Amino acid sequence: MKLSVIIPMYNESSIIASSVRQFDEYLSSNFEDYELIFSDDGSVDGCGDAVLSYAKDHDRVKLLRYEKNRGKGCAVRTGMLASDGDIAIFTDCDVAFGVGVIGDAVKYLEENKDVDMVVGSRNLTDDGYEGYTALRRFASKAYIKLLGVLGGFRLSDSQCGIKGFTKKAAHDIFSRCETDGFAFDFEAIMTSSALGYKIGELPVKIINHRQSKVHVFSDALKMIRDVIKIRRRVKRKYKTEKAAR
Ligand SMILES: Nc1nc2c(ncn2[C@@H]2O[C@H](COP(=O)(O)OP(=O)(O)OP(=O)(O)O)[C@@H](O)[C@H]2O)c(=O)[nH]1
Ligand SMILES: [Mg+2]
Repeated sequence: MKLSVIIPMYNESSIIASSVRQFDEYLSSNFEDYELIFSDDGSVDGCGDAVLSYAKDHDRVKLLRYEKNRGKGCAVRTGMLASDGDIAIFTDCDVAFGVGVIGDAVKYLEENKDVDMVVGSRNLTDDGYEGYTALRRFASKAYIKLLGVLGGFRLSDSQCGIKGFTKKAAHDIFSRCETDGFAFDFEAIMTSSALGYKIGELPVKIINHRQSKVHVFSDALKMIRDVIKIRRRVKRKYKTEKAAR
């Protein structure tokens, strides 16, 4: 089994050296065959070069980069489509959920052969949101509820920053996705369900906290606009695909 781990990255120079080492050391001591792909979303602070310098003597570490900042969705999609692991997992550069969840997600997919996509959830245990400010916790939970209603799915946390896929699901789903911004999780879930893939949930907890770069109100509004567009597009696409089958 080969594992691909994809890390979307935007201006992370303050933490990148420690993040690369944490991910790579965890992967090399737990997996025989893996690739660790950093997908540089147009960073301008030199974090890509830090990855390259580590990759010089660690050949499982790779860097993908493009010039213009397009958003987390674009970075994840680019990494997923370039990956060739039997299982592909993306997670955040700040190691927010720790490194052990990578192994948990792999184990989940290996033990549940009917599941093709596993999503982390902060809503399956009481301490999933530990350390969040009241506003961020409320906004996150309200947004997740709203997305569930709009998307018609029953996941307890569609927005969590760790998700894993079998190879086929990763390529089937992300080759159909177009959303560059933070609403890409919603599009991946809608597309996965439309293609008939079963989605599993894995309890996760935020271990590393840092100052949020997300603007609760302006980003939420942008995401809702994206979500409505995605809903229309996925439904239309799926209908034509079904008709063509
Ligand atoms: N903010 C931001 N992050 C990006 C972008 N492109 C890729 N990323 C990466 O996406 C991951 C998540 O970013 P965060 O800023 O922590 O956003 P979040 O985890 O959704 O929200 P928080 O609750 O504030 O942590 C990190 O690995 C970022 O480096 C981008 O355009 N903006
Ligand atoms: Mg974060």
